[in-house]
Amino acid sequence: MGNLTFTMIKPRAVEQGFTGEIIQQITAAGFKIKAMKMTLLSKHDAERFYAVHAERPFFGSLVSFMSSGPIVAMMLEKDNAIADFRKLIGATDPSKAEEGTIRKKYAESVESNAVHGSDSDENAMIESNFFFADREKF
Ligand code: IDP
Ligand code: MG
Repeated sequence: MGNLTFTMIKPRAVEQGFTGEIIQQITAAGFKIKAMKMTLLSKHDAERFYAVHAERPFFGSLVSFMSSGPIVAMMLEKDNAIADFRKLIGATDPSKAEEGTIRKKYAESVESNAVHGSDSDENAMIESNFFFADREKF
């Protein structure tokens, strides 16, 4: 397993002022921030980022939501980063997320679920490269 993952703090969590607390939990869990920026996705950007979900019924709503306000993107480093980060954030549906997980604490719904986490080493690289130039990765 690789030691890099990619996350976004999603628009509602940023809007609600949870950015600082979420970053604090991520670093307290042993993740090192390799790259970070606050930015706004266009609809086209969100469609590209979530292209694997294009056929899912929630795709249009997800794209609208993800482009509705600024997000905070981060590239993170830790041993076993993909699996450990997905454990830290909890299940996609916050009603099924374990106590203490980031989604349990900060998500509003299955769509507005506070944070993204990469699902594979390959996607972590694709997603990091979507947001960050080499000179923005440390
Ligand atoms: P993940 O973020 O836990 O990897 P995915 O299945 O990859 O979950 O879905 C990507 C994103 O699409 C989710 O984080 C969530 O924002 C949204 N999503 C997933 N399933 C649903 C759904 O059933 N309704 C609405 N939005 C959904
Ligand atoms: Mg996913």
